[in-house]
Amino acid sequence: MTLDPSLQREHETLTRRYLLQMGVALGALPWLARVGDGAEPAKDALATAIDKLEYLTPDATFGFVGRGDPLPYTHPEEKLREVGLLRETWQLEIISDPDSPAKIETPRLIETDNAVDWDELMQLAEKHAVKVLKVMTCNNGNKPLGMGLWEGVPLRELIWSTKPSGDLRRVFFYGYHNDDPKQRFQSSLPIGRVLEDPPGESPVLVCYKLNGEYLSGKRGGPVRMLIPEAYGYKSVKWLQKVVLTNAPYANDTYANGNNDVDSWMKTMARFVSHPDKLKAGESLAMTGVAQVGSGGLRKVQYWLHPADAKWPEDDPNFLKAEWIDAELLAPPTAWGGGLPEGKLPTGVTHIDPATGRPVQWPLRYTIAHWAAVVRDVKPGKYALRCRTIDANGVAQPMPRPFPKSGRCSIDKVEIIVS
Ligand SMILES: Nc1nc2c(c(=O)[nH]1)N[C@H]1C(S)=C(S)[C@@H](COP(=O)(O)O)O[C@H]1N2
Ligand SMILES: [Mo]
Repeated sequence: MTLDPSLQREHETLTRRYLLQMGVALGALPWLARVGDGAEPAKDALATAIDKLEYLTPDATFGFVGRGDPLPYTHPEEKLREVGLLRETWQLEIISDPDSPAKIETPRLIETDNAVDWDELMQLAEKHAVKVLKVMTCNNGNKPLGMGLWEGVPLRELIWSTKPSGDLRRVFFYGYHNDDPKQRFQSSLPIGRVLEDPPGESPVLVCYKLNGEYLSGKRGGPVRMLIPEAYGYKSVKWLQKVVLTNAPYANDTYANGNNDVDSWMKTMARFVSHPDKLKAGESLAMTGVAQVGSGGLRKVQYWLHPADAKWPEDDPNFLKAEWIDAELLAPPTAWGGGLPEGKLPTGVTHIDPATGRPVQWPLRYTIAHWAAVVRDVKPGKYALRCRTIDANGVAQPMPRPFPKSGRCSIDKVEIIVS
């Protein structure tokens, strides 16, 4: 698996430290070899690597998923201004659903000149801004798109401004899509999730910053939704309309693609780096990334076995295999992502204000890096797999194995030792 470039760089830095400690030959992985290439001794390489450590994905290298022809953020500036996709012209309408009305006293409408605008959002931000670490992953993608520090205002602050009094069961949100209904992208949540956060969960956000900078157009700016525990399709970009409804069902665009739109992020492991070929006697060094879903993460494991070995059909998830624990790597000390000096700002959720360190590790809805080394592998053709064990002790791909609720199959690669 190849990660987005900055995730890859950060991953290499973290894992290199572990592998150097383990005494793995610098040629064992291509990027280890890169570090050892020059006259640089391993120790200095380690120090350099730690200096370069980067956990967050810069906006420029984030993976993109979005529809639109043209893509909304590619409009010329004049058009962006006209359609409200610049901070100074952005407006958000909050209305009651005409088809299934919610009781609200004060709809927020452009027509009546009381839509939410940037200044109001920034005023709310002074009091209510929330900063949250969250990995963006497409429900249909095999690997994360990027790891972000997102900032926004809880959506409920804006909903309360309409003075709702009942018949309100769900919230629909819509992005700008060239005024073409066929291009529209929408998603939804139950009102309860928007109004209240289960302990340990972050609020549903109206988001305007990534990694300390205002959202770029590509990332959904000026304002997008950000649902911390959800796959990417809930986090509607180019947000312009919120509809409060008494309808009891999801109306998500992603439902049309046979996706399960009530599925929270899953825990899973992916390989990032491993050799395809090895000489007998060399160490097999592997690294990877784990996505920490709603079930948390206890550990990552790998399983190396002869490629042609038959496996009993009644054990499709390899529960009886000899899985071995990999090393889960420590949280970063420099966070990368373009943050000044790699430092997190104050007030990030789940970061201890006294130490600047995460209150626990790994954090749910983020990523963690892992690595492992196998010594002295005998010649042969091997299959190598990795999996997560979640905080409930459940092994990947369980407890929610179906692909349309988020990809989580067990990753597998092949390695030849000669
Ligand atoms: N308006 C709009 N928002 C959208 C989409 C879209 O097509 N249009 N795609 C969604 C999907 S499916 C994903 S996975 C995420 C990806 O976010 P990113 O491009 O910032 O990584 O955006 C979501 N928000
Ligand atoms: Mo997606």
